[in-house]
Amino acid sequence: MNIPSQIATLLAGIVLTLISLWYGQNHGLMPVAASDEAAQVDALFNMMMTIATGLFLLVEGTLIVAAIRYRRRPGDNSDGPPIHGNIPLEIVWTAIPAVTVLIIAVYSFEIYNAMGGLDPMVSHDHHHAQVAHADEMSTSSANAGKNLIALDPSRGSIALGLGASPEHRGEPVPMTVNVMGLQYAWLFTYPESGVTTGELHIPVGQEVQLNISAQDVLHAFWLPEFRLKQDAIPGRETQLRFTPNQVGQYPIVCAELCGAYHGAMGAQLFVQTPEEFQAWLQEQQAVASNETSEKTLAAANPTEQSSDEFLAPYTQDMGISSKTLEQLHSSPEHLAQHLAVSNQL
Ligand SMILES: [Cu+2]
Repeated sequence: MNIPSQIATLLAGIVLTLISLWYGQNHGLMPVAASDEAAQVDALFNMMMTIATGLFLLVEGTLIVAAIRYRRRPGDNSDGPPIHGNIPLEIVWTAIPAVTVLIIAVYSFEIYNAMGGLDPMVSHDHHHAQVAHADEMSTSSANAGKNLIALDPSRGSIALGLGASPEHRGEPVPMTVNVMGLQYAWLFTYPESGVTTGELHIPVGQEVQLNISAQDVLHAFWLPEFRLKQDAIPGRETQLRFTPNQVGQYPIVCAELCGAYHGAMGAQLFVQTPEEFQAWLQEQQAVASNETSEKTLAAANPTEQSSDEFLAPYTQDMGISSKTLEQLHSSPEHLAQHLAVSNQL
């Protein structure tokens, strides 16, 4: 059978396109999508996966076909033809990636905007107490906080992260949870009820806003199932506003190398029905009024070591003095009260 080469190329192109389109939707690389925002991120990822698959098959397929078809035959010791270039071909293979990158750039910016990335958010007042506190610390990253204070001594600064999506813009700020990253735990404070915990609980189907900060060094608050990740920066508040849409338990991961115990810095996110969430919150309030420390300490301390055993290697290496821990103790967030570390050092 002898198929003309144009038709063979056309057929190969159709097959390649179909495989790319199928694989772009069926790669199975993503975990469960548990937020309204996740579908948008996945749509972008799937599109890039489709393009990448097509390019991979095109380039590798051409390479294999050429290697087989134009291989040296036995007894053929002649030179190949002297080809110096092909201007039209070079224009085509420059233009295709340029257009592709441009399309991805416009599309990803569109999704960033739809997720609330362009909402100008002003960070809240409670943040300045933390800035002042970070300023007193002797780590080098806290010095970055010092510079920010110099730039913006009294007014609220624009918070980084994801704010209201265009359709939610102008609506009141939804339920807020303050998230604090510190070596090596996440702490969650519910400002309305005064509850501080080591697990994040939020009600399903309701928009939530996280105000994220860092006690000591850079951390990154990552929710893989929600397709959200945001830096936690000492002295600078960041935000994430999103809507969970599936009840369940999800991992919270620190995605910024933050020290020796970075790999163990995680927490759990529980998305609950509104009734379950309210019951949990009331339970926490009751617990907080009885015993203050044990529960959060256990959540913040992933090994079963005592606090001073756990902290000893870091307090020296990281240049954290016992004076710093005293300051933690007196912070407005009552953090150390929950961690109960400074008493033992
Ligand atoms: Cu971290």
